[in-house]
Amino acid sequence: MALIFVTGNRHKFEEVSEIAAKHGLKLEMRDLPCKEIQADELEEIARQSAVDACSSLGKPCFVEDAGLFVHALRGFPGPYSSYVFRTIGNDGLLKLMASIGDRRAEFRSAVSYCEPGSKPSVFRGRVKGSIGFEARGSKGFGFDPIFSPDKGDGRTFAEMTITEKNELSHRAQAIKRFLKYYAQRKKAHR
Ligand code: ITT
Repeated sequence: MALIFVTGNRHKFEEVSEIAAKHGLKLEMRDLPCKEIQADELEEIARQSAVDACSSLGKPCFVEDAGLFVHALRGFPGPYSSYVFRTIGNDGLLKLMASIGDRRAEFRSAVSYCEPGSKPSVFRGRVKGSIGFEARGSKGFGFDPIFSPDKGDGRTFAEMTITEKNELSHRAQAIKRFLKYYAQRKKAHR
């Protein structure tokens, strides 16, 4: 039986499905019209979204919430990444940072899993990297064209395949932690 991943973002779904498939788990994508709460912590947003999605579906499911945290901008856009991407986008963020020498940034991810009648669990991941001076690459989504992970070879996430991004990304780390927990939980309930 497939496990439900509640997201409206098909790129995320593809990234996560690739990892889940390696763990022998099939996912089903569900985009729910639930309103995402606005909060200063990704974990809090993910936890609340998982509870809301689970109660509206009446089934176990998980959500993932991510954001880009720029060091010189004191963590901006962080939990506001979706809004900032939709409004000023990569060009706007690059302009905002034009005179900033410190390009350090990180992506953070929070995965939250919830079962009816249980409290949600949260799993985190993060990847350190830097913001370029121009957008590069056409793969991926969101801020991928302006972010190069420190542990990579200088390419941006948008210049990598899904498999390559999954070796380094915030989301892959959080998902792997969740999948380990999920497999143990399934085993215990067998
Ligand atoms: P959901 O339906 O799953 O919530 P979303 O696209 O709204 O999908 P998030 O709220 O988790 O996703 O992410 C906020 C924004 O942060 C997202 O719109 C992207 O612009 C950016 N972002 C998140 N993860 C990213 C990644 O891996 N690469 C590039 N940008 C990312």
